[in-house]
Amino acid sequence: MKAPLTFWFTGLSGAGKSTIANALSLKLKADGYPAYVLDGDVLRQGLCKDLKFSPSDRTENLRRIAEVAKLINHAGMHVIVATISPMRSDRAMAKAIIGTAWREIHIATPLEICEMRDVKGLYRRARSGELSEFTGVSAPYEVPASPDISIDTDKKSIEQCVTSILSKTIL
Ligand code: GGZ
Repeated sequence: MKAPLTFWFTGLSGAGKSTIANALSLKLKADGYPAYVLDGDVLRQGLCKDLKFSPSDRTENLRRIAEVAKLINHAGMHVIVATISPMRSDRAMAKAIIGTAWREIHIATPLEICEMRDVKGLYRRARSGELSEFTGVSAPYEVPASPDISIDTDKKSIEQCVTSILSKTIL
């Protein structure tokens, strides 16, 4: 395989980013390619603990994550970033940091489905006003204009999602 890549997943909360990111990581490892998942939800408990969900905090969150992804790529590993990264400008910033290793994967599960799943009850809390600036409810999500691949998780198994991503980005 060529130089290590950063697979930058973008999509709404509950779209399935973490699930597919972990499955992709396992597949890469099984094929003999080291990979590491940077999950927004996890990083917000440590590296990005000081940040909330204002536009400027999201920008700083994604800047830090992009810098870490770049370092891991330089160490020879693939990186899979799973963050909402809702704004085109922030994704462009991340792409500029990461360079040619960047691949953009839109996990395009529709809002209605994410909201129906509501695994963590966050949409319900956002609708009731308990959570502010919630992406898709009270904060914007800008659909990527030209991702390497856009995946609707509703129509594919996790395995099919992983195969599609690899076929559009590496093979
Ligand atoms: C969006 C929020 C919010 C608000 C808490 N808006 O699905 P989750 O729960 O487990 O993961 C989401 C995570 C989003 O962090 P990111 O670092 O990916 O966001 S961004 O790229 O926009 O910086 C969600 C939870 O945090 N969460 N409040 N208001 N998501």
